[in-house]
Amino acid sequence: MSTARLLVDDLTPAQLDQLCVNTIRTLSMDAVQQANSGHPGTPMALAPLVYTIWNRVLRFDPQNPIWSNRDRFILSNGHASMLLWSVLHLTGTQAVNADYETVGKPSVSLDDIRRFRQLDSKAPGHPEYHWVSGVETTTGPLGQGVATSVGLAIGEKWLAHRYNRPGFEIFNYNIYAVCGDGCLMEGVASEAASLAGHLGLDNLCWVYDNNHITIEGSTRLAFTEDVETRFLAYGWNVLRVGDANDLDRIESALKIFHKTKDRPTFIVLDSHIGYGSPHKQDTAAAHGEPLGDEEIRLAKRSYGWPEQAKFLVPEGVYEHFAAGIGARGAEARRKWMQLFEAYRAKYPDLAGEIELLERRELPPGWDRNLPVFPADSKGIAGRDASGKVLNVLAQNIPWFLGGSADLGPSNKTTLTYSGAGDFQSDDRGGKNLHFGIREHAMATIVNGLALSKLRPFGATFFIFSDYARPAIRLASLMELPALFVFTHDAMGDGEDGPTHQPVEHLASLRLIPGLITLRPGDANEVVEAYRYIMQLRHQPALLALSRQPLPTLDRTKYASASGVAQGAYVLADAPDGNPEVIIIASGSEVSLVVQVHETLLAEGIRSRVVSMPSWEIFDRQPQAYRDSVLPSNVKARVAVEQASTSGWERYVGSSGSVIGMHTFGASAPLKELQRKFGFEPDQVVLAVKQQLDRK
Ligand SMILES: Cc1ncc(C[n+]2csc(CCOP(=O)(O)OP(=O)(O)O)c2C)c(N)n1
Ligand SMILES: [Mg+2]
Repeated sequence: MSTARLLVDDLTPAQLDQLCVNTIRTLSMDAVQQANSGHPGTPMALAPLVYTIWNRVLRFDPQNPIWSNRDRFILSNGHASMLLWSVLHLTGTQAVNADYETVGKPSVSLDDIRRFRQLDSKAPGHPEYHWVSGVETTTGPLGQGVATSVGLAIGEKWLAHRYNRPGFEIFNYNIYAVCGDGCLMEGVASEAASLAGHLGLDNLCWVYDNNHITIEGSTRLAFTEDVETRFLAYGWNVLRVGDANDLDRIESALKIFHKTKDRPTFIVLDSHIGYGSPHKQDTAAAHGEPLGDEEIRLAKRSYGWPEQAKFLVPEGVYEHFAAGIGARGAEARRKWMQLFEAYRAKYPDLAGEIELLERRELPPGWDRNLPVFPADSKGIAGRDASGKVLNVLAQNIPWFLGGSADLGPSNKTTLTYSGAGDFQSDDRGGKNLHFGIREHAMATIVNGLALSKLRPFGATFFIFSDYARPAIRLASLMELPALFVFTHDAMGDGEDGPTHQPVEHLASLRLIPGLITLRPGDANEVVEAYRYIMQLRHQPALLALSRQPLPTLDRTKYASASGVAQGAYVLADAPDGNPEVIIIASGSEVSLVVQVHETLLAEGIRSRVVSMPSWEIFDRQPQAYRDSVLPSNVKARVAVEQASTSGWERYVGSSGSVIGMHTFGASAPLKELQRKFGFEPDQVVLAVKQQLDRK
């Protein structure tokens, strides 16, 4: 059958379905061939799945891809991105701008697909949130998409619990994630699946492309476990569809998902990578390289497709999508808008909240009652100050929530005020999330919550940020306002020793573009750090907080902590504002250098102390401000930070000196570590004098 030559009116519904499926397949093959790069085999295999989900099931209005109650579709095997570009194109999904407005342009045009993987094309190599409308989360690093889907599912449950009212189901959307062998081999997916099972997230459905192929060949090489039994053990409902080309059976499985209560659904879909390619089907060769012109011709022949046609969208295909997802999505959104209008009339405050959070804005009074800490030489630990702030913010901002990877009592991140609650299967309104000891999944879930437009935080020891790093990087790439609260930020872990003492973490996290790192120097800086972070709408931030008490500086004597909003500020200055040496510090070293400053003043040395909690914030200040804090004529400079020294030369110059960590730490009481590693007043004074050549 040469379907493209048939008149649309002559096609049976099944033939029309097939025409659409084959359009996805051939667009994918042609795009990869044209780019001479990409992954054709999985789109060829999964076109029927993606077609069925999108055209028969998904509640998504292509006219408005950010409608808040839309179903979410995640392509966790992001290398198969042509699946997504094909359906976004064929459904006529509209582009949305940064102000959340549709702009009258398709999200992905046929021209974008022709320019797959080329600069500025809206069909890049992997799905990129923020770059292409209709992409719900960035995928490509295997495992991230499915793990993030758990955050989206938690987000939906939380939103539904808070905002739905009898007769007003404002939130009742589902989350579909498609993944392959790679995703399921990755630990993060297991962590997330375990938690999803525990939480009974019945709004979540993963479809596993069980094709037995990865890059190196058969999964027999490295992946022979019983995946189905594993998911049963996690508490998921496990279904199997034995033929990836059977649209009706796929649809039936999805219907079972809709009916399944109290547990997530896992559908094993047996498929053939490179389906239809006579020489490459079921081989790793179909995974990651163009099929070649001749093989494409043969595959097209097997689909009954015009062999020479390229980027062909036969007559009737756009219309069939318009009649399917287009009509269904538009109707669902229209009804929802009506419902929401009635809801707004009845529950104006709740409707107002939804509108605020959708725009990532904060409610009025979000920062009322933030603590102000009086001067205190004994002081308070960064983590304790943080705990107080978190408890205020969580009461002021209904949709601010989070938790720790089993370190709540140590991170001081537990929300303890009355009514805060624990998010569990029997309490969807709880604001304390218990991630268990799953740092990586925690960070992906935090991302998923931020994608749900909630304001989430996740916490652990700073050292274990390594376990979460891939997701932190994605938060930054996606421009999500996710917050990571890391405590035990330096040697303060003392006796726990080098396995628990971060050294290179600050430096390495500072390298992630767009990520804001903040290491506040005292309790009031902690408050100001939160004040800054909460106002971010499109950037993730992390806090590195001390375990041990830090003196609370006397802000009548020293500058206000509001300087945190500039990233670095002059905390204490030479009497005439004309310093001969500048000492820069962050976190626990700020009070140390303030002490040094007082000693130097008494000796007649004109020092300036700069507290620098955040390089990134400082770097974005106007040049004039930066020059006023670090005047270029003052070359004598010392930076003190209990972390790798890497990068500090940027602020101290090539002749400046940096007191930091050059080795791992050690297991000992903090005082001894401070002596051993040079974080004592005398050693800083010595460095200053060396800078001034006054030993
Ligand atoms: C974390 C991570 N590691 C490695 C890769 C490189 N990679 C891309 S696809 C792939 C194989 C994936 O196999 P599978 O998920 O079974 O996909 P299929 O070939 O069946 O589509 C690998 C190793 C990656 N994208 N992410
Ligand atoms: Mg595979």
